Amino acid sequence: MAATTTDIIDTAPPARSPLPRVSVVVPTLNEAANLPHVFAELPDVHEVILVDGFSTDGTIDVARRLRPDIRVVTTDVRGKGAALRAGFDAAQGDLVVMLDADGSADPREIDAFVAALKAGADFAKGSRFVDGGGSADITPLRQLGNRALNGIVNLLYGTGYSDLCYGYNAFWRHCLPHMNVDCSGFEVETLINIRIARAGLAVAEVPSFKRERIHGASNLRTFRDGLRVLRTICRERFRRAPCGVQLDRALDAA
Ligand SMILES: Nc1nc2c(ncn2[C@@H]2O[C@H](COP(=O)(O)OP(=O)(O)OP(=O)(O)O)[C@@H](O)[C@H]2O)c(=O)[nH]1
Ligand SMILES: [Mg+2]
Repeated sequence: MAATTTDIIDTAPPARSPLPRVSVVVPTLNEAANLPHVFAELPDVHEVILVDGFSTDGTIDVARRLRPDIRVVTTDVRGKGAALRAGFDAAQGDLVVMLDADGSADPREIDAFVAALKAGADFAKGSRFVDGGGSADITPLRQLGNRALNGIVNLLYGTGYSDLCYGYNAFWRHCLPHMNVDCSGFEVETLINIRIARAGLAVAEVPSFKRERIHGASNLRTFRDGLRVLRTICRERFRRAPCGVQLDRALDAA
């Protein structure tokens, strides 16, 4: 059967349940020492999905010991984007939360993200730069870069984002086909933010405080990853079908 227009436009938001099931997707690359802190602060959720690929410090074993109910997904592609994509594919909840495993994101803020989604947002976007948010670790260089990239996105896409490159976000699962994550690296948040905006979905910014990573070193390289973000911003501008995946999926299902 050929795909029809109706097939393609089947991503309308479903009725919102008063008690949505929350999936927390946690990408990890050598975060064994940080997981005890992260999991200790997690509220009660439907499922936690750990996405690991190349950890050599026993991250997966530690995660399973701390949370026997954890779902572990492994990837054979490096990068946070690839990890999030795999985690989103595995998520079964009504809501999906993206949570870093380095201890910098406070899991107790999940309640505020869920509240924003239940109040009507399709996508709840964490921000360090609105009232109530903040950062303990951003360097002046990164702040400048983030602000410049954020400004370019707001100009090109008519958005009102205040913190483009921030990894703490949550969304209803009907956002997934619009996001269609198909990048591998730290440009993933930018790609998601742009595609959500182009799909006309409702975004609410949620104040978030980013703490310092507890153990280990960041995998982000300011210039390399800043350039990847810039390339993504430009590439998305010339992408003709923001939600091409819907057509692919409709054809798969036909
Ligand atoms: N599975 C997987 N996870 C990754 C990879 N790279 C980073 N992560 C995870 O993604 C999250 C964010 O990575 P960080 O290295 O802290 O980078 P960041 O938070 O963007 O940058 P900072 O602000 O410097 O901390 C952490 O939980 C990492 O363990 C990867 O290649 N594969
Ligand atoms: Mg980090």
